[in-house]
Parts: sequence; C-alpha cells; structure tokens
Amino acid sequence: MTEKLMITVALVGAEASRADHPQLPLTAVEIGKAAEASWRAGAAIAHIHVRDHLGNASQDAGLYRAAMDEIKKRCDIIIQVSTGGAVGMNIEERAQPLSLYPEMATLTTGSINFGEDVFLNTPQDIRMLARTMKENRIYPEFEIFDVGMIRNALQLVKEGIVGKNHHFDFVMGVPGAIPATASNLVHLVAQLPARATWSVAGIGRAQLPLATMAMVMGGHVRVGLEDNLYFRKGELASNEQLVARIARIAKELERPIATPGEAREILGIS
Ligand code: KMH
Ligand code: ZN
Repeated sequence: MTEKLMITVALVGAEASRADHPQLPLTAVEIGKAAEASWRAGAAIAHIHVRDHLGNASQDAGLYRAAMDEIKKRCDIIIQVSTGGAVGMNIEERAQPLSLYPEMATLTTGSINFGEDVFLNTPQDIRMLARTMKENRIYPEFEIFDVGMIRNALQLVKEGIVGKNHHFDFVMGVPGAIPATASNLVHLVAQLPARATWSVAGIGRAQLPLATMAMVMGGHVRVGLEDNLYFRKGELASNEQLVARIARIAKELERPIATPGEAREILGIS
C-alpha cells in the first residue's frame, strides 16, 4: 500500500523579500502563524529559515529558537531547520540552528551554481554538518539539487556518518541545477535504494506539476513560498493555500494525508 502523503511546507526561505511578496512571513510570530495555518491545511513538516529585524536571511540560533517556540506553542508540526542558509554564509554560521536540537534539518550533499551565485558545500563541510546532526540526534533530510548529490548522500550512509533513517528531497528547477522535468524526476527516483522515502520541491511554476507527479509515483511533496511565490500566473499565494491545493489533489487521488505523528512513523523519527 502506498504510504500516506507527507506534505512539507517551506515557509519563507532565504532569497525572497517583502518587495517580492508583501505577506512573506518574516518574524517569529508570522512564521509561527504560517506554520499553524499550513498544519491545519495538511502539512506535517515545516522547513524553516529565519530573518533578522531588517528582513535579511540569518542562521542565528536565537532567531531560530524564537521561531521554533512560536511554532511549538501552536501545533505539533515537525520542525526542520535549514543548514543551507543563504549563499555566501560560512559553514559555522549555517550550522548554528543544530545547537537547538530540532527534530529535523537539511543537508545538501554537493555544490551547484545558484542563479548567478554558487551554493558551496565542500565534502568537509558536508561531513561536519552530518556529524553534528548525528551527535545531536537530528533527523537528516538530504537536499538534492542535482543527481550527483545522491551518490554523495549514499556515501555518507555507507560510511555510517548518516544513519539509516534519512529522507531525500529533490529540489528541481534552480537555475544552475537539475531542470524540473518529468524525466529528470524519474531518473532521480531511480537512483534511490528501494526503501528510501523522497519528496519533490519544484521551483516556481514547476511546483504544482512535479508535486502532482510525486503523489502519483508514491513520493511526498514540498510546497511553500520558499520555492514558489505564486498560486497561479500573476496571483501571489500563501503557504496555507499551496498546502491546501495539494491536500485537495491528494483527496482526488485517494492518497490520505499524514499527520505529523504519522510522518514521524513513516520517517522513523524516534
Ligand atoms: N537558500 C539556499 C541557498 C536548505 O534550506 O537547506 C539553500 C537552501 C537549502 O535553502
Ligand atoms: Zn531552505
């Protein structure tokens, strides 16, 4: 039987600003409220970044703690912190939220061009983040921006630096990384061990078709304003709306939605 569908909401990211989207959740309270609304709409996991008082991307542990507290007092959604941060941040800066022992964190297993920038993840930096996550009993989600990153992720598992409980998320359509096509998604999934869990995060207008494809293929889905600001061409979205649309499609496909508790069971989060 196909697993229940885990919906991840990527609430804000590090790149967009209020100039791009006037309702982007930036403060701890806004992030808490957006997480609750998305949870009510069907999200089981919240992937979070935080911003400083000027709205700039930050990996400050105090800011993460404030956002996590606002989420935890509203709902039991699984909190997944970013270790990707923003391009140009050094690895110590990016690792800061791991000191808070979140349930989950991201781990990008390679470098890519990211628009006109470079999202740099050296083998040494990747191992450092992975070891810290293991020591702090934080569940890793591999952020796979291109196909070679799967090999690097599986190597970490083989070496025991990452345990057997982990999840893959395919981020597809970043300019400079793997294009968001159906055949590329099939190719990515074909690289995984049979029992691996995976989700897809399509960038921009690729979000909806790739999410729908993932649902049909037995994978899971990530949506949210980090990856896509629009509900449809010319119409800005909210996180809640993007999650609710996936929940509606899942219902039509007779794919039940996982609660956070059920997602913990699927993932093997103890
Ligand atoms: N902001 C991107 C450069 C993650 O959260 O782990 C990296 C990113 C990945 O968003
Ligand atoms: Zn992110």
